[in-house]
Amino acid sequence: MEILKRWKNKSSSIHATDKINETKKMPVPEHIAIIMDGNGRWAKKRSLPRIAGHHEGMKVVKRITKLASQLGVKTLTVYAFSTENWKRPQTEVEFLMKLPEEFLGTFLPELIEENVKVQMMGEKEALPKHTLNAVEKAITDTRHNTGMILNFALNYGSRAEILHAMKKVLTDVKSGIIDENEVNEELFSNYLMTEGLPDPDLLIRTSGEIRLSNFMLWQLAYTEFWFTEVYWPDFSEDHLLEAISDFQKRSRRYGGV
Ligand code: V0D
Repeated sequence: MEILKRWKNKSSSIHATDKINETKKMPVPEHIAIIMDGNGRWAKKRSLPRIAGHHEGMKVVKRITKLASQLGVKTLTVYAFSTENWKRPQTEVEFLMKLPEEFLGTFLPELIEENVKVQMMGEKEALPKHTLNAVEKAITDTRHNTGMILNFALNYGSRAEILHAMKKVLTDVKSGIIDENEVNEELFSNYLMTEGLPDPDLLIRTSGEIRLSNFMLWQLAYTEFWFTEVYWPDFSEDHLLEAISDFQKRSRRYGGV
């Protein structure tokens, strides 16, 4: 029985490696962004509290991070908390704000082992101290890592990001740091929270919603979109491989022919 179980595990992991190698034969998106939607609905379907869905969703982030890193993805951006999410019940927000600590408590050593570099974009000021401390420790402990960038969008909203960038550009023009005539798309990009990162090649949104919900409005201008009805806690390694495989079949023209 034990032998059979071990053989089965081994064969399934060989199978997984085959799939990964198959995917790597064609260009893998350098930057994947994910809107991880449907955690509450996943829980409701099972008569569980919404927080159970968020907790399950957190485990999926770990699995998808590992696979993306193995595939050679250079940046993985995940939308963990929007500026609109503060409107949710206080107990739910409090639970959500504990997830980074739980995630990193168990997973930070693995991230370090995998050479993953943790980053965050969003308004840090409004986050509870305990949340910010955990995230900042992860950022510090992984700052010299050279592998995949795992970028958490946390208390992030794209219109606010763009307005903030615009105001910073105005300040720098007024103070003479830059000239008005230098302001172009490339320069403006470097005033956004994604400074230094390439634009996403692939956006994934789960749970059947077909909209951007104030996520990376500037950066997604030429991105390929991939939507699925699957709730985020049910999103598996196979779903990511399917999204990438579909991406590889599309031809991107960036507005040309
Ligand atoms: C809940 C589904 C990981 C979406 C995923 C604070 C909603 C699970 C983190 C996380 C959340 C964030 C920063 C970090 C390490 C981990 C996370 C939140 C929600 C909101 F440095 N999952 N996760 N953060 N969910």
